[in-house]
Amino acid sequence: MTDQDTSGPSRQMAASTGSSMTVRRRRARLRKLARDLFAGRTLIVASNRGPLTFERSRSGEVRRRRGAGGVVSAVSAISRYANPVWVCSPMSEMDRQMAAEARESPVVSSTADYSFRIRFVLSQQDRYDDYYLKVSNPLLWFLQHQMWDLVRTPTFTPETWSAWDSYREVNEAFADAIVEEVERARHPAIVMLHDYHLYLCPGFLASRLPDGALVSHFVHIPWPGPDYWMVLPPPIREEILKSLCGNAVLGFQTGRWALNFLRTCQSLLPGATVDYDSRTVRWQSRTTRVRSYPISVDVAALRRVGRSKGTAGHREHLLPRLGEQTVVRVDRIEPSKNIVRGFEAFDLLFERYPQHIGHVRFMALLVPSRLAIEEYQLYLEEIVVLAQRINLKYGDGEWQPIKLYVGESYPRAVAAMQLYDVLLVNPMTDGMNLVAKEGAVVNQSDGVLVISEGAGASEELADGALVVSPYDTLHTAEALHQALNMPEDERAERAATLKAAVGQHTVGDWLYDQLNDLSALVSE
Ligand code: GDG
Repeated sequence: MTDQDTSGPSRQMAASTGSSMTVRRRRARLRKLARDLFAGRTLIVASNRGPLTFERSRSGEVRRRRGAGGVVSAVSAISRYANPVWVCSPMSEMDRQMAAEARESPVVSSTADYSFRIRFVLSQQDRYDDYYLKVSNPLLWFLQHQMWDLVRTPTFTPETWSAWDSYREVNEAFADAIVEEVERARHPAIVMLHDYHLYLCPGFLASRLPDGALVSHFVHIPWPGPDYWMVLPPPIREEILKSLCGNAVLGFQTGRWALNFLRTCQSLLPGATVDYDSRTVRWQSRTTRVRSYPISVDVAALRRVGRSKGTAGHREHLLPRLGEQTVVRVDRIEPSKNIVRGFEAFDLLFERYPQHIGHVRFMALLVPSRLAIEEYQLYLEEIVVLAQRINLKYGDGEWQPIKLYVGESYPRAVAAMQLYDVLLVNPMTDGMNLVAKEGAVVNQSDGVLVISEGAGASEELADGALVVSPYDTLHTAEALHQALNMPEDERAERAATLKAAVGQHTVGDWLYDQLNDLSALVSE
């Protein structure tokens, strides 16, 4: 297994395999590893949201649309090397129809870049809503991002317990589909599960998969320490922990989250034996290796988006709307991203350094997310009201300091990332945060990254960035001021440091490290 340390940024980077190799050699190394590994193995990937969703156009034609979100972008890279079966939930009406028509057989899909077969898991709508809207988001997401106001929430009512039953049921349906795919496969399977929607899947798989099948699970979001997990009643948290200990390998974004998992098992999983040196948990007869695999960006694909006509069009639109200097943020509208405190820090910047008023603009590109959940709707309202208040306070008929772009457009987000002078990434906590890494790759102005220590990405990017506490608006304002006043040579040096850090560890390396560990287990 890759011997990654769990203790901090520099050692983490040093442990990342092959960082001094050229991009081409690293790609060739990954291709060879994938070819060797999957010559005798079938890959099955499972995540709630799949790589594609299907829609019927007005003319009746079926169209494919790339699935949205950080998880899908990163995980899609696997398809370039391994031609997997991808087990996922249908997202659109058309997906559901195709799932019903296709029944057992997966929908085949390939593009110039990727090739996979999609196997939809069709769940009853009310069960799916419980699983997605009551347990995955908000319960698990809120827990792992420590977003609860514990005086009032959460409360485990009969409705919550019934939603938990639905979560289990949908996870079991995923496991059923995976088992069928494993049985249908010509070779023994490697199953790669993704994220908090599927925590109970490894438990169901453990007793049902034939010997020789390997299951790994990657958690894209933070893993808090045991005290916070105690907010979940014992039957729920133990069911999650037991199931996750059904994995051969359990991956996290950073060493900190991996260590928290080990500590959580030690405190809250009766009968578990935790070994911090080998980073393993032994529960009943199984051993789970707990590892960190920092996710990253597909640098070549991102650069292609940066050069595309679509991005150029958005750049033309944004250019005349920039300030003399521009702070940018790109986020889903998501309370853990800490957008409100970001604006409060911007307000403080103007209060303390009024010389910026009329010169510095804040462009916030915000993607609507989970609006079916009340907290998210309220958060959007809060954002809009605060932006208006700041605009009234400092703006006039001609000039407004904050420009909100609410809507979905990846090329527009990339165009804004090309143009920023300062990128603000200040989540309270975030598994990784791909925007921080994407900005480093595409920015054309030696822009400065202000990042909070809550973002997993701050472990790798700290050397080139200004690191702040997400809760400290005063020092965030100071960091913004420092970034806006930074001499050109320092900006250039920091931007080069950030680019090098991302270039040395791309999404291909993230994948390589995981496959390398799985390949070592296959050889065992
Ligand atoms: C989760 C974890 C972890 C931006 N605007 C649009 C759009 N984007 C892209 C960004 C970036 C992605 O969406 C967002 O990824 P993040 O990592 O920043 O955040 P989450 O969505 O919360 O992702 C996170 C990640 O999973 C991967 O493991 O890093 O910690 O929370 O690539 O550029 N995408 C589309 N339309 C837009 O308008 N489709």
